[in-house]
Amino acid sequence: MPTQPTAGSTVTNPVIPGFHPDPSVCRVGDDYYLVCSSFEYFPGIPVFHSRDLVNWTQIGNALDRPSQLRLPRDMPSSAGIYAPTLRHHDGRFWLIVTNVGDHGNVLFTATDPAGPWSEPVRLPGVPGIDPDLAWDEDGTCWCTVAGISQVRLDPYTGKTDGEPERTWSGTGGQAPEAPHLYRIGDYWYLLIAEGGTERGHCVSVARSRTPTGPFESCPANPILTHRSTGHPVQNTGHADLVQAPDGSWRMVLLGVRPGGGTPGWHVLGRETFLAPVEWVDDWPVVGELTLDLPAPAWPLHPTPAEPVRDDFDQAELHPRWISLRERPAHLCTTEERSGWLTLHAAGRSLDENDAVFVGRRQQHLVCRARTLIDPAQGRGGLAVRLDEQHHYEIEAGDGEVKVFARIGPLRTEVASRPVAAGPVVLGVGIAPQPPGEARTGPDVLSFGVEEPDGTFTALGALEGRYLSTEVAGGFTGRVIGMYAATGTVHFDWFDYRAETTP
Ligand code: 6LW
Repeated sequence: MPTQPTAGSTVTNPVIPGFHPDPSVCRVGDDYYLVCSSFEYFPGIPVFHSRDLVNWTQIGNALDRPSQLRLPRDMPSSAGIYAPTLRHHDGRFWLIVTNVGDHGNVLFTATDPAGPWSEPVRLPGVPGIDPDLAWDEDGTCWCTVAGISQVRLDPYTGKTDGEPERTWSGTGGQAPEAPHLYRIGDYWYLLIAEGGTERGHCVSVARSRTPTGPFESCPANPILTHRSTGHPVQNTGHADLVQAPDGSWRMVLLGVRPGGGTPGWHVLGRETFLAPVEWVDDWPVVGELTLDLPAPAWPLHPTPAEPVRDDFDQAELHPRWISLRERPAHLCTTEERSGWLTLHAAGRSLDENDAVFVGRRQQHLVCRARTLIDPAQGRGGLAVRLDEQHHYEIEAGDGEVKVFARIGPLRTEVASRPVAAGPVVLGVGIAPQPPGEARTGPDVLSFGVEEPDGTFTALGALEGRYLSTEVAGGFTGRVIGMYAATGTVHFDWFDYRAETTP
């Protein structure tokens, strides 16, 4: 049921928490759709729907077939799917994206953004990353990429016309990227990110009377940055603009929430935030980006709370579940043992970039996960993963449970305990590290087992800073899930719930 916000009420930012970077948004009538980058994970490009820009529901993953998404094993983590742009034009949805490590830029179309999406149209004439699509009045499609350069594109065939030409490269910050070109009123606006996707990140804009320039830089650039501030949301950039049906404007963008002492570690990856936008003298002015935003003027459409438990009683996994590079049915299936998720290790381990892993993004700074595993024919468990060199896990098999930590080149067994044969509930609780000295980390991860009476016995507590982007590098965030280490393991259910600070 839609609800009318009352005066002074607020909504929570980030609007899509957890590893959901590089948001691109479009509106069709009363419906908004939004996509994000997905890097080495399969299926790729989560697609979200909203009626109010505040409450978002994942309705699918655009790239859910191997013919659409190839993520080769020799491709490093944090390569793969970068920075999609989603647009609606000519009665259909268009999605353009870079697959770093495979064929570069590719384009997909769909009539329903929940899918199915088309096979990829390759774009050999479009170089670089962060492709954008915009159509001018005579129907010409302009594709703009990081750098910033632009080329005419036939989106139906993927053919380009001429060589890409430089348009505007920002105000001098490093890595001018994330371009989006829009016709708004009498101008064409080129919105970009600069300064790199770390603490210096910012959003700048330029305008022109034509889509090809020359572009005039906004005197107020950057129009959004949190660099050199103590703001709890940092690295703000990579934005996209959208107009609401009432004529007002909003920006979606990425930001991070670093925790702990200096230099601050963010563990959930880059998240999707919302900010208000007004127009002054034909320039966009971004309002304050806060963790509690003033509620918009329109009715809110709260989405039902996500169920805590996934019972794996459907043949298809929910779109929130992601795997590494591929998810072949012979290694991951709900059909082998009814009501259970079965994983076959096939000689792959969590230290490799194609581990047999099914996980979901950690979306809350304080949360807990549990899973019931039957390790009768192998070993496997519950892992919190940043990448193949940065993960913690609790593993069951051979009558014991072990906690492991992998940090860079080092791997160590942290704790172990015998358990009775048969299924066992493994768990992790994640909570902020109590404040202390300056170098206190952002959080602590406690791994343990649930006893038959329902109590939780912690076996090992590990500092969270080593599973942060500041330590591991890259563009992703934590993913929590199930894996097979050897042989075959079965999972009856998986619980994930946000918790409040203890
Ligand atoms: C993306 C670039 C960026 O291609 O990070 O923050 C890169 N912006 O625009 C990967 O997400």
